[in-house]
Amino acid sequence: NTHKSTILWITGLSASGKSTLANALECRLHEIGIHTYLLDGDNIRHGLNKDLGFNPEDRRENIRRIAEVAKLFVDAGIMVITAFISPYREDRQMARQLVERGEFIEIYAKCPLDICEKRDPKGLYKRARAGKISEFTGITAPYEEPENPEITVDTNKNTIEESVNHIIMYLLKQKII
Ligand code: GGZ
Repeated sequence: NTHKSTILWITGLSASGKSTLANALECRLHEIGIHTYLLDGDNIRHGLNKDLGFNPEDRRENIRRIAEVAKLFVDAGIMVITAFISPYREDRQMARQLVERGEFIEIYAKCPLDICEKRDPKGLYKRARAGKISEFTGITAPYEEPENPEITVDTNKNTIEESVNHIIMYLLKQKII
């Protein structure tokens, strides 16, 4: 299968479904023979970026390094999927500007804060409300919604399968896959 390697940059709140979406999308791309690599908290925040925390400067550096790594994969011809909150517009813009026009596809995993807070799979919102985690996105730190994302998926109203279909349709339409 031929494809143009790009960065599929998923942004959204904690518990918005970024990782689930990223994994399902990766599966679908593999099924059609596209080689991908997924960058997420598990392989980045615990390794390359384990020296970084969650203040605005560290988040910026987190995003910068992720974008630089993603660019290397794109150079190697691999489709990259990233799943990070990436709450600052300016930081996402910086990531976008590292690669060529059309090589950065911003996907907004949109889900209302109150729903994310109800889901709270790791109990982090609860801990943030109790003051046990500082600078928690959506509670004590900002999330700047994308203004012009290439794709928005509503993870509250749609199933994962529907969201993945939506992304695949976009990629086909743009002749990326
Ligand atoms: C936000 C935090 C924080 C704070 C720990 N704020 O839901 P999770 O647990 O599994 O995903 C969140 C992850 C966010 O890391 P990112 O690298 O995606 O963030 S950013 O792009 O803003 O740099 C959450 C956990 O780390 N976590 N403390 N204070 N999320």
